[in-house]
Amino acid sequence: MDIKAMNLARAKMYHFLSASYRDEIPLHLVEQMQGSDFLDRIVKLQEVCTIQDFCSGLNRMTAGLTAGTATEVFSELRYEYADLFLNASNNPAFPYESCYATREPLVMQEPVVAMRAALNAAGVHKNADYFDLDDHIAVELEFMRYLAEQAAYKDEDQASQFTFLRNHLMGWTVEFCAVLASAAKTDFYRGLSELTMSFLFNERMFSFSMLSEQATSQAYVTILEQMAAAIATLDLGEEYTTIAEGAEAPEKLRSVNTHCYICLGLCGQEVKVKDNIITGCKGLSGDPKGGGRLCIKGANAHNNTYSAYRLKTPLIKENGRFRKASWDEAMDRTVENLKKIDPVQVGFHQGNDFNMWCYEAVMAAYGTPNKVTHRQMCDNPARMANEKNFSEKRPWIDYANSKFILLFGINELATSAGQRKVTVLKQAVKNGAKLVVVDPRRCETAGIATEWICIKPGTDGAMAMGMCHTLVKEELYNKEFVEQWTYGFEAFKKRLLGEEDGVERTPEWAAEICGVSAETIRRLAHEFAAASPAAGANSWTGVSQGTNTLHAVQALIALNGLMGCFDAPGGPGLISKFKLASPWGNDQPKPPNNTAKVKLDKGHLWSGWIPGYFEKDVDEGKLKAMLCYFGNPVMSCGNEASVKRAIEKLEFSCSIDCFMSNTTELCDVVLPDCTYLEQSRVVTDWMYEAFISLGQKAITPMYQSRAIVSIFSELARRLGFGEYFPWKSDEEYMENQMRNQEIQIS
Ligand SMILES: Nc1nc2c(c(=O)[nH]1)N[C@H]1C(S)=C(S)[C@@H](COP(=O)(O)OP(=O)(O)OC[C@H]3O[C@@H](n4cnc5c(=O)[nH]c(N)nc54)[C@H](O)[C@@H]3O)O[C@H]1N2
Ligand SMILES: Nc1nc2c(c(=O)[nH]1)N[C@H]1C(S)=C(S)[C@@H](COP(=O)(O)OP(=O)(O)OC[C@H]3O[C@@H](n4cnc5c(=O)[nH]c(N)nc54)[C@H](O)[C@@H]3O)O[C@H]1N2
Ligand code: SF4
Ligand SMILES: [Mo]
Repeated sequence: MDIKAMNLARAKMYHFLSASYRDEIPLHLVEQMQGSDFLDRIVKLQEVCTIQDFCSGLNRMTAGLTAGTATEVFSELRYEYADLFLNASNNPAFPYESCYATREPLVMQEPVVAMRAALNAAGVHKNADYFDLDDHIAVELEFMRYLAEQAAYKDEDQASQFTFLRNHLMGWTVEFCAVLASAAKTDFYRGLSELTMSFLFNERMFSFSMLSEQATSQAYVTILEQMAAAIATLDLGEEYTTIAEGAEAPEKLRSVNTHCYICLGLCGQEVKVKDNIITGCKGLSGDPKGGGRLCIKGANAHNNTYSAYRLKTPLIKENGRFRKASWDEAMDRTVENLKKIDPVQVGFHQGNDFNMWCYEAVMAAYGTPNKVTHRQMCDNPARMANEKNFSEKRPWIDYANSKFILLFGINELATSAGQRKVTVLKQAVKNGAKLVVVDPRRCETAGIATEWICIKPGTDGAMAMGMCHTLVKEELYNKEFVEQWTYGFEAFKKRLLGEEDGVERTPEWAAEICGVSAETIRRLAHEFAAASPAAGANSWTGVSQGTNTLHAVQALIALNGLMGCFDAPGGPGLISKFKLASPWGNDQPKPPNNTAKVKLDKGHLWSGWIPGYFEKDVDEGKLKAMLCYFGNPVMSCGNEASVKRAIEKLEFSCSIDCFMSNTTELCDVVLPDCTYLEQSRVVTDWMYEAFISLGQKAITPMYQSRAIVSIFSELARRLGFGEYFPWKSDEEYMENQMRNQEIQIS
């Protein structure tokens, strides 16, 4: 073969490999590869092939291809493709150079920048229609095809292909192929990995021989000749391209101001983006929630977006295994089931997210009354206690001005919602404020505390009652405040003094229960009183997630009421939130609320779907389907085995997530949401002040993921309520939501 023919044959081989990796192997390609035109040539090749690993790879691939009818092989390969490359299983083979360059499961790293530069220099770019990334093995292989073809026609282009081969493909593919070989279960993919490895090894030898102007191995020439003839029988047309003609200059570095959306502290975040790649996240200076800082999670938020484990396309489960599905098919499957099942028998599990208006409206129009949020597993008792106590949801202590900070079961340093709070807390302690951390564990916050109180789990209510007893019995409480601003004091006093049930809640009584000495309880009450009103007691999930916790939180929050600390400098603030307008403009019709007035279960306090009754509700036929968004009930609801069984017994389940979670893996349909950096929202909340926070999309959605508003608007359309979800973009509904505010988005 002359050099031109050699380059063209190599190009064919690259094209074949690229086509094998770029996506699922389509049915018609399986049919063609099963055809005698192709297989006869492969058999002939094997008769003359002397490169052993090449032959054995090819043998194994062919064995896989002929293991059943075209349809059988096709569907087996679809499952395998989803497992290997779409993270449908927990043993994927990441097909990206970035993962091997960083030795982390991270995509969109330096190799992508280098790939774009290389493509650009050669006058091509990654095909925008190809859903995967620039440093995907299929793109790199196809770029080699392109370079080899160029070299076939122009002598001066010889060197560039070898430079690319050495700088990119050579470096990581050996390792990738080894991972693929061990992760793959089908002969096809195992053979493909072996074949790729052998081919690239021979390419390396070929590049050496070309560069040193030595003769090419005859064995390799023979193989290429035969392989090219076999590949020519396949119809590898336009649809296999991963690159397109035309250079694309990189976009300039830009900054996007947004908020972090990981623990929902909403710290202001400045995201640096170059050429639609996030290069880093830092705190947004002047921001009231983060105070210009981010915690380690916020500073690495883009690593979540760029995790190689992300869901990329919709998935549908068939015969117990996932396969790739189009959005249309996955949406149809979901809506078909939602229409078939009575909305009263459908549960909607909603996790930690603020964009409630969009899916709540869709679910209300659809008519399911069974909503469960993460709240029941989070701090619901605390919120309900606060709602009952003072119709506010969550007070935060003004640490900066506080002299005495009493925290029950909040580990601010590790979990804090908002970095400004952590900074201010640390500074307050340095400035002499007393920080008392009540926690059975010497948690991070206890580490900086003036005093750590090691309490028995689940007994905070007793300790708080013991402290309240001291304040009332010794008449240390703020009578004026209690009279003017509180209700129920006389009843509370009776309870404390044992006039109601004969049990006086003395520090001694409390000590027996909580393991903190009566002396300490009394002393802490005195210190709290002395510092008041620049003092505050607060709690979070450490107290909420147990039994009798509503009353425990009421008791410890009462310390603030007794001493008049609420809204005082240094005390817990009761700040009202701003109210956003409806996302429906005045001339846009609002969706109907078809929620049936039926309750699955009746709890004493909670009226919605009760996670603890999930399996029981399924067994009793009350729940037949679940739609889960941004939640992982298998992990978060407790009693993992029961929740798993419940989901498995459902007729239909769908999860909208960014990752394959313990819940998602059990579902029938999986829809890939974007991460927060790929979609926009406005949120109202409060920390030390009320605020409205704008979360701006930093990059366009990756792979085939979609923003949540578009997912639910599409579900609504298919359910027959499309006219009520008319927005063309995230910005349009956000502008509606902001129409009553002084500040505007644009
Ligand atoms: N074992 C255990 N259980 C707990 C807790 C615990 O500490 N341990 N904590 C309790 C508390 S405080 C809470 S609030 C609840 C939380 O419980 P859930 O609301 O169920 O939340 P997570 O378990 O955090 O699961 C969140 C899911 O959302 C996915 N996700 C992340 N980002 C996105 C996104 O942008 N879009 C979408 N669609 N999905 C996304 C994640 O992959 C994950 O699968 O759990 C409670 N239960
Ligand atoms: N890193 C990280 N940060 C997060 C989250 C996350 O998943 N990871 N999730 C976010 C969410 S949803 C929430 S709700 C918050 C939760 O924030 P926190 O409430 O601060 O979270 P935890 O660490 O679950 O619980 C706090 C402390 O309670 C202690 N504790 C356990 N039992 C008891 C008890 O009976 N009494 C007392 N007094 N203490 C007890 C634990 O030892 C722990 O140190 O964190 C948010 N921030
Ligand atoms: S505290 Fe929460 S909101 Fe702030 S940077 Fe950390 S994870 Fe993000
Ligand atoms: Mo939570």
